[in-house]
This record gives sequence, structure tokens and C-alpha cells, in this order.
Amino acid sequence: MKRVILSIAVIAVLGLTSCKNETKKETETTTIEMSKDMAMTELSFGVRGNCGMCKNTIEKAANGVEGVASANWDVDKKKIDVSFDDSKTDAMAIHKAIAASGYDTEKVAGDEEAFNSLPSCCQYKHDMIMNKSGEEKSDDHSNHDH
Ligand SMILES: [Cu+2]
Repeated sequence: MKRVILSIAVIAVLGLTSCKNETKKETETTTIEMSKDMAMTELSFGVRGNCGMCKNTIEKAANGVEGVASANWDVDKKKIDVSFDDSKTDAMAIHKAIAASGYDTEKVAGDEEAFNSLPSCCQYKHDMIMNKSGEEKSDDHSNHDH
């Protein structure tokens, strides 16, 4: 009878131990995921462009920079959202890569030769307002004279 009680006690202890281990593992995984997120720098800045083709060119240029995880250019706001690993690259490298593809950014003017070889529909106006907020866009619309 004592043996039975003892083995039940052993099973109970083992059960508790394995539960504790599982909890610990979960905590560790969460910590690793969090530190990965923290290493990524989010950046938004203005980039001039006209259309979906511009979007492809701009995003391709940004994604071509080593360390860039994602790039999304907004055709309405003339703005790009970039996520990058700041141990591998920096904001200026991304501005320069986009400018080299022919597009103006807030900090670097687009390469003239690359601009001239863009399809004519993509040859945006150099005085175009970039990095517009959503609010400004709706203001523009209400100011139209019909
Ligand atoms: Cu275009």
C-alpha cells in the first residue's frame, strides 16, 4: 500500500516538473520574438511618384538595400514605410537607393539619368508635394472648384 502511494507521489512530482518546463520554454520563445521586433527600425518618409509602376520601382529599390525587411510606398500620400535592421543599414542608404532609381525622396534628389529613362507616365513633377497626411488629402478634395 505504501508503494502505491509513493509511486502516485512520484508521478505527481514528475507531472508538476514537466508543466514547469513547458511554461519556461514558452516564456523564452516570447523573449526571442520580442528582441527580433526591437531590432527592426520603422521609418517613413516622402518619395515622389505617380502610379503603380512607380510603386514597383521604388519598393524594389528599397528592398534591394541589404537589411531592409519590408517596403511599402503609398501612391496617394507619396510616402514610403520601410522596416529595416539598423545593424545592417541606415536611413540614408535607403534614401540613396531610391534616388538612384530616379525618384526624389525628402533627403535625396532622384538621379536625373534614371528619371529620364523612366516610362513617361512615371515622370512625376519635381514640385509634387510628398509625405502627405491623410487629412491633407481630404482637404485638397474639399478645395476643388466644381
Ligand atoms: Cu509610374
